[in-house]
Amino acid sequence: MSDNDKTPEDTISDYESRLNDVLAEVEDPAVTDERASLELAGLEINRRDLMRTGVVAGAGAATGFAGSSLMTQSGHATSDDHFVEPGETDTYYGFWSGGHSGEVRVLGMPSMREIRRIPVFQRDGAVGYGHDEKTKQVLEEGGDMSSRHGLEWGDCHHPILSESGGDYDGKYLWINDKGGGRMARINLKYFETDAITDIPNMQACHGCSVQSPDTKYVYGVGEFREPVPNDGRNVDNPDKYWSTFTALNPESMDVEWQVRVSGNLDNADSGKNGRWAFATGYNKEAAFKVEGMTRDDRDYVKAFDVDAIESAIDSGNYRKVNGVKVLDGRKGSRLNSSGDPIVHYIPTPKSPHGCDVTPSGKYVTASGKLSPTVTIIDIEKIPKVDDPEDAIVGQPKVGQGPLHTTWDGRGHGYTTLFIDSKVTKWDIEEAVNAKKGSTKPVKGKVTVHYSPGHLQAAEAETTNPSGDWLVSLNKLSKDRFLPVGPIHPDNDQLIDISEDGTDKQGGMDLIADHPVHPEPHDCVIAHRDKINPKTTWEKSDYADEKPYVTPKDSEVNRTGDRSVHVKMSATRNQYGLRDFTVKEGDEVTITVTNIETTRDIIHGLAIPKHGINLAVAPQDTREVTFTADQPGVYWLYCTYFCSALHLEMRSRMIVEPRK
Ligand code: K7E
Ligand code: CUA
Repeated sequence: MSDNDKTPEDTISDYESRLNDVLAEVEDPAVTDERASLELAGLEINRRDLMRTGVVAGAGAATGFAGSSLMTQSGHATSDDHFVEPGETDTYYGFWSGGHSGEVRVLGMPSMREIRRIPVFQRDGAVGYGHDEKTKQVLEEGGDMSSRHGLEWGDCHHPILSESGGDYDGKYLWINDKGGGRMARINLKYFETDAITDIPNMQACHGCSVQSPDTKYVYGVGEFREPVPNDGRNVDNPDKYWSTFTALNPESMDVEWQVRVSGNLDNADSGKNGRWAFATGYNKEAAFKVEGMTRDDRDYVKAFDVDAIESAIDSGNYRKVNGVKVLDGRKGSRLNSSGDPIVHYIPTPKSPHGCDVTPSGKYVTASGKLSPTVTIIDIEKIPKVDDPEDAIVGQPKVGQGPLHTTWDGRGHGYTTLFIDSKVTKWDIEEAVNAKKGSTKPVKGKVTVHYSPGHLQAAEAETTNPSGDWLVSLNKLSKDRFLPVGPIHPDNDQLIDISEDGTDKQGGMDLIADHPVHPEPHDCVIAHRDKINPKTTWEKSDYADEKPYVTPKDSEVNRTGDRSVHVKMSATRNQYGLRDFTVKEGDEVTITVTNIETTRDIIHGLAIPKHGINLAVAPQDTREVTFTADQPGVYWLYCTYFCSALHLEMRSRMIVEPRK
């Protein structure tokens, strides 16, 4: 029975047993008596990989650069290639989603050094996010999970960069929250989250993309179907369950419109000319019980015709649901039965997952997940063909468990194989010309460790990918690192793709392992020239909202019977007020400005007994309001080690008993 003839159930049970095999191979990562040299340690792991894949052992040259990777499998590129000398900086910014940690991480590439973490959906004491009034408000307006559900987290999967002219413009980065059905924006001027939108009519905002080439919209797709209204009445009626495709305004972060679809939505990408957006999905059956979701042999890639959607909105063919204009884009709906359907449903095998448009904008691909193929759809054909399936122009067989695909700009796709634990490289045009199911377009495979989800190549979302570095984001690290208890890190592996070799790996070389805190899904990699953050704040950015407090302006103002405004500057190594007095029960607002002009001199302001922990960067002002409910003396102190007299940087708040 060929892979293509298997029922979804066969495919799943086959995959489960193969995954069990992979897991069963785990060796306890104990230190052996024979203390292997670095080179030998490299060889050992290398041999194990080769045995697993059934390749005759024959290791390449060992390199053994301490502190980075072990060695490469084919022996030409070395770990030195990603080593960035002390004092040097990286070529690329990598923005990593932090999964259910609710944050975004910034890495330098190719060194893979983590440079910053940007909290998004959760408070973070390190940078005072969610502690000052402004960032508290960002969390609250985004439907703060702590107030709604007693939870404080998000599930970040897909970081996407704003584009101008089809290229990253360094303005914003968006990140989804699969957990809460939200979309957040990070302002790349300051690398800080500045907006979160809680999207109506959606549970689990999963795939996202920006509308290329000029970021007219930011798209978020609803993965879990939910009854609308979700009031507990229609739990067994599949017609009441919705999944929506959402377009947000990139500046206001308001929802512009939604399209309701049949089945559900999974991952998303946009065409390159502004007309199309795409999403995969895995529940064409529209089942609301999990076991029904893989019954059918095919699902759909949904192609959203943005021009047709905008004219349907303009003609008023929408319904307002929970404040949002919603179009009915279900199969066979009125808007889909005209000459210009708003959504085209293109049948693809078995629960496709990754959805990726080629750099040229000619094709959109769906990675098969339960099918060993990648389906290639010719975008221009979509509105022209009578049978939607005729838009499918290629279906190379790439290996087991294809999840996501990325590009090198030289005409190759690279697809992760979750089950095979490999990255496979294939030729796009050869795949279009070959018979469906052909393995000929595959140029090589490299083993990764283990079970990769996404992969991303440098600049791969632009029309001109760099084609030098690729990262495979592997879900399991198993035995690759020192054991740290039962929760293992993920393993992001750096792969050199700059050469098109004719070896088994198609020229790909595994360069480095990089352990990561749970649990990134995807990343986006931009050249350093395109990201230009400020290294201090600009006063003009908050001139209308907050004061700028100098040492001279530092003072306490009583603003009401029960309210006080404390204004103070912060500079090495003192606050503008050494002490101040308020009354028991006062609502106290503290406004603090860091008047330093030098980069990297941050001051903190913590009042632990009042749950306060601000971080104020040079030229920035932050504000916090709290109630001084207990008489006493409370020390304010600086949390950033800012100077030789940092420890002395304190102020005393005296709360007098109210008589
Ligand atoms: Cu494949 Cu959420 Cu992009 Cu994870 S998704 S891997
Ligand atoms: Cu200011 Cu430490």
